[in-house]
Amino acid sequence: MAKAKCHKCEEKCGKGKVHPEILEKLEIGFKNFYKSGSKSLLKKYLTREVFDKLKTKKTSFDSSLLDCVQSGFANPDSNVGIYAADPECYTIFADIFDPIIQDYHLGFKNPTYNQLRIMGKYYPLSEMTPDEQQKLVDDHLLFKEGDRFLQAANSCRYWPNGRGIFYNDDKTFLVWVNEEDHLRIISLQQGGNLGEVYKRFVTALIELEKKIPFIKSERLGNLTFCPTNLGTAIRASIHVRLPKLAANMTRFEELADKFNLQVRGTRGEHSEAEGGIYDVSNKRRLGLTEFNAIKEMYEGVTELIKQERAA
Ligand code: DAR
Repeated sequence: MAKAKCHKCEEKCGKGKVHPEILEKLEIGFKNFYKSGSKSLLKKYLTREVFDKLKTKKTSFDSSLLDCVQSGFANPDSNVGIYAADPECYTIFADIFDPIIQDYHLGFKNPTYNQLRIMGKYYPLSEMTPDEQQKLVDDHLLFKEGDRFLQAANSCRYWPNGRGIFYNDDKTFLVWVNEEDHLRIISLQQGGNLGEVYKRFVTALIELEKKIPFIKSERLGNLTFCPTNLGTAIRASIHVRLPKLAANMTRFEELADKFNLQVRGTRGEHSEAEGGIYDVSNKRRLGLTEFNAIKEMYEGVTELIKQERAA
């Protein structure tokens, strides 16, 4: 979780208080944001009342409301527009996070969540040549430096220090280190054997969790930088060619919404489809089990393929 620690707060305004400069930035940012045509969930739920209630709060990690909303203020075209600069943000700033969480995860309210061995090597980005990095990115294995949304959320500071990728010999299991989250654990392979992919994923998670405690909350499950990944934090995605459906994107998106699916370009978020290939995944991560999240993706994609064949 990245945040812009304001060292001045300790000197000028005492522990727990928001520095006047941050308050000023928040006010200016809020006024400009309020006039923007943003359609983000942040714009939908950050009313003046909520803003005034939260702007003077800080977490024990010294994160302010500004640390969470600065990306959404700087990028009015955000879909969500907010990140949790540290785990406490979900509690201290619950008045803005909760309605966004319930909206994105389609009505999640209940404090329930269900949670759930591999030879490889870790490759720090700082020790990779640009060509080595590009080859891994081209092979859909490695992340690129954060997009403008993550940049504006201070998520890419000191890049590439502390960033890297672990992958096993046959590149079917990856762990991204300090991309958007501290860890992004990925199981992948060619073909449609979801069971094999999921078994590898769970086997590795069990081993990882013996050594690394994952930060969780009773209400929100696994805590992540972006509220769209909370809960199971699981995104089951499949690359599928759907040129006929893509000929009518409005209808394509309507179908995706109907089955709680997220449709992205070939290279994931904010990318275009290449050769009619889309990355289709479950939209909901919170308020349902890992099994149901994957089932929701599987059933939705099955329906999309049926519609593509019938088109
Ligand atoms: N682009 C930001 C975040 C959306 C969710 N994607 C993440 N977390 N990678 C937005 O608010 O649109």
